[in-house]
Amino acid sequence: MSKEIFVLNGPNLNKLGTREPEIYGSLTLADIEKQCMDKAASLGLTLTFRQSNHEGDLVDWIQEAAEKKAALIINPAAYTHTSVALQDAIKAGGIPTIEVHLSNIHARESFRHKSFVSPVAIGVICGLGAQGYNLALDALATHLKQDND
Ligand code: CA2
Repeated sequence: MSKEIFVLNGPNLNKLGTREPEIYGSLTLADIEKQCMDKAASLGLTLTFRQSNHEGDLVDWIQEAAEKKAALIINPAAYTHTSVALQDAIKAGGIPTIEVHLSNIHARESFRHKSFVSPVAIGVICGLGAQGYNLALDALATHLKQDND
């Protein structure tokens, strides 16, 4: 397994840091990208970090990650709760995937309790803010190492 990681972010996450800091924290997505880049470098991983408001872009990028045999960290944002397309793409890609949410989706509205991504993820991290991305990188580094042992 390659040591390349794709970190994909779904709709509206480009607005982080502008509203609802009590739910999503005060960091911008650019801050989180920098945090992930630093963490990946410390783990010897190569990172591609992207965001889109469009479901099809996320599907295309999951397919790209799969073609490159990269691993995946995804915060699908609202598509978490609606997207069969994302579940199908991750399942078809067959790549190790960790789902991340800034907020604790289980402590929020009931429509956020259902995730279409969780059944095809190796793990889910939610409610720990931007730290969740770093924890996901640590977990994938361990997972990829075990794969190579
Ligand atoms: O907690 C998360 O990371 C979420 O994936 C964020 C999504 C939400 O739909 C999921 O249920 C949980 C929403 C992202 C919207 O982020 C904004 C941040 C600031 C201003 C506007 C939107």
